[in-house]
Amino acid sequence: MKIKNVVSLFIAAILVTLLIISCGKGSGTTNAPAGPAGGGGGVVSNNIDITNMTFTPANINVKVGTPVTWTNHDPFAHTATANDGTSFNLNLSANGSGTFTPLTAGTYQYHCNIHSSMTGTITAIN
Ligand SMILES: [Cu+2]
Repeated sequence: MKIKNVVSLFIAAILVTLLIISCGKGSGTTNAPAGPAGGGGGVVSNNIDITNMTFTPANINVKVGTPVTWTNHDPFAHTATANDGTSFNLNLSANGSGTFTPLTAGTYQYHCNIHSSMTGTITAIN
């Protein structure tokens, strides 16, 4: 009888320990996504200038729902084309402009279809 009690106490102790460990793991994974969302290293802006075949700033952070406007100061055409092929594809004529509004949080990498060296990133944050 006494041994049985000790064994069941031991099993109960193991179960409690496992419960504590699994709780710890749970909160760890919940915290993980918060890190990358805050980062990104972009400038908080919703205006991108194109001068001398360069997107400036190349990396920006915006709030979801905020329109992003590209203004082309070069005397020739560019595009702002999302690498995912669907989010946006703006034709920016000489001294023209275009706008894209991110409605979903995430990272939008883009490039110019005419000049492959021109690239940029928009990070949309909730
Ligand atoms: Cu271009």
